[in-house]
Amino acid sequence: MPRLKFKRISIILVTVCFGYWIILYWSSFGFGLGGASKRRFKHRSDGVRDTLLRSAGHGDESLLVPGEPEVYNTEYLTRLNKINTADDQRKYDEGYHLHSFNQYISDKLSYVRPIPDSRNQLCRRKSYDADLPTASIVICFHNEAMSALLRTVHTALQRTPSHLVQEIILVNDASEFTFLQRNLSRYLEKLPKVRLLYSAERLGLIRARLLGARNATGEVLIFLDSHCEVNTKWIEPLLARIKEDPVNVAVPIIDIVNADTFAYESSSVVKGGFNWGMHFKWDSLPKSYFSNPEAIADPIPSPTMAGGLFAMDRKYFHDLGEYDEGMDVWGGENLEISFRIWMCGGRLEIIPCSRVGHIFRKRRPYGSPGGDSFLKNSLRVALVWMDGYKKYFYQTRPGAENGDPGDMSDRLALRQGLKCKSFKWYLDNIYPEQTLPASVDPGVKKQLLNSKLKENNNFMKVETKRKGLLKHLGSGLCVQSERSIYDKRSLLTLAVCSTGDQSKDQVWYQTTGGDLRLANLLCLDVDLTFGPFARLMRCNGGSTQIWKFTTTGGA
Ligand code: LR7
Ligand code: MN
Repeated sequence: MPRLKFKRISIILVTVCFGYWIILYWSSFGFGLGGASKRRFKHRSDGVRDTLLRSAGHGDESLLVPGEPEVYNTEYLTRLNKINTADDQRKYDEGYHLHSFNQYISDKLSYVRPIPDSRNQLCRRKSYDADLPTASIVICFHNEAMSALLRTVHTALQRTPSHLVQEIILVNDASEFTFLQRNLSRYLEKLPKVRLLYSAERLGLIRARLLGARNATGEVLIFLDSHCEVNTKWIEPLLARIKEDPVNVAVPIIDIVNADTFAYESSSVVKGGFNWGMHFKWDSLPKSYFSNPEAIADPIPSPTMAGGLFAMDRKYFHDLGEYDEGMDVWGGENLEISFRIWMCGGRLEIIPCSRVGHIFRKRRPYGSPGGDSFLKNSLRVALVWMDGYKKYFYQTRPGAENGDPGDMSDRLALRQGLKCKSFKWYLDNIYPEQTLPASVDPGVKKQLLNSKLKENNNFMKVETKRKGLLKHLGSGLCVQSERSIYDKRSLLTLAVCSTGDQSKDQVWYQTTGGDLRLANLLCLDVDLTFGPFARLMRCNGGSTQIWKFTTTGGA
């Protein structure tokens, strides 16, 4: 079989936190702050040693044109992102490799940069009690970029009335970067109210949060990821809602800090849901919500939360069973606590007047010792909380029930002790829009999909010019789908080349239309909105799917 040899195929290998961005649509934000900020914010040349809380002195003067309004508009960010030297390029590549976001630009931006106030106008007119409960802000991190971590800390210190901050607790979850160990504690000494806890053993984010929470002394716990940027008056609406009733668990709207450009983008108002693969997803609100302008600043009950950013009365967090300590590294805890809050007498709400930015990245840059923690954690959620509905999870993730969930007796006892309602009650009352998956045999589903795709491809009337493997010259590995060959939006990965005709999973068909089809089904497509990265998509003949075969260098 002839092999297609492509001179350069750059494919960014990413695993996508799927639910996050496909359903989340957002509007791009104009960055004009008008005359709001007269203060001179300067960028730093080094994210580690320097802080932008000072008002003068910065690295590269050329980045600030005299007289330019000092806001971080797109143009400014583009200029900051410029790569001038080989050393810049090295830093840029290394940053992406370590963090899956643009650390290069993060290191150059101030910790407290002017960002647009993304709240609805109605929120700006609201006033809050001066006498609100105090908060312990808990931020766990594993191998975080120091500039992103410090941006989280500094914005929280700067944009929160100090009488409301009991402390900021950082939990270093066995980070491997020596510069983090060396520089961080020294840097933090000069910041008020910041405590640093360290675990030499990798706890995973769930047990790391437990460590933070158990050391906290404030009335309310607020969890943040280690790459956030809190916005104007973010804390008051959260604390006010908890003051009204301590069983209210309050979640801000999570704005988007673009992982590539670092533009701060306002998120639409949506609520949390989940699918039967136990992935969190965003659900749109009914039209009626938007038709009542007065209600736009009101709390929105949400069936689930994304997990990283929320406020909860500390005693209530404890009484409700904290987190499931049997859960490893990442995943599942957000649905677990969401189900538990609703089923055991609490309330989970999105608070539209509180906005916090979060860097959304396309893959997690760290490993998970001990295997697929998401699957194991989800299995624990299903077994403890989902009663008979767990069969839909097993149906969606075949084989999940055969995994070892570990000991769950404590969590089952907790559910009994708290006299929690059934999962059916939760679905009927809190998430009535949830649908059950059609029970289609997976084999039949594949066949159906296959014939539908073939139909679409025939409709486009292109012929195969040749077929073969896409082999990367350097590694000798072949390009295949990260998930299945039927999976739209699946990213590509490299794997050992299959020999002969034994696997169609690596066979690409080059057509007269200029596209490349894996197993003659889905097309190799470039996503420019979130990428650029390569993925599978339904063939559409568009420019994002046209590939050039070349054997000459530099073409
Ligand atoms: O072993 C680890 N130890 C840690 O301390 C792994 C991670 N962490 C830290 C990490 O440094 C970060 O601060 O835990 C935090 C969350 O990890 P991320 O940023 O890799 O997670 P995420 O943003 O991809 O994932 C979302 O879902 C997770 C499920 O376990 C957590 O609940 C995250 O907090 C959550 N993030 C958000 O909700 C932000 C909004 C994303 C959306 C939608
Ligand atoms: Mn995160």
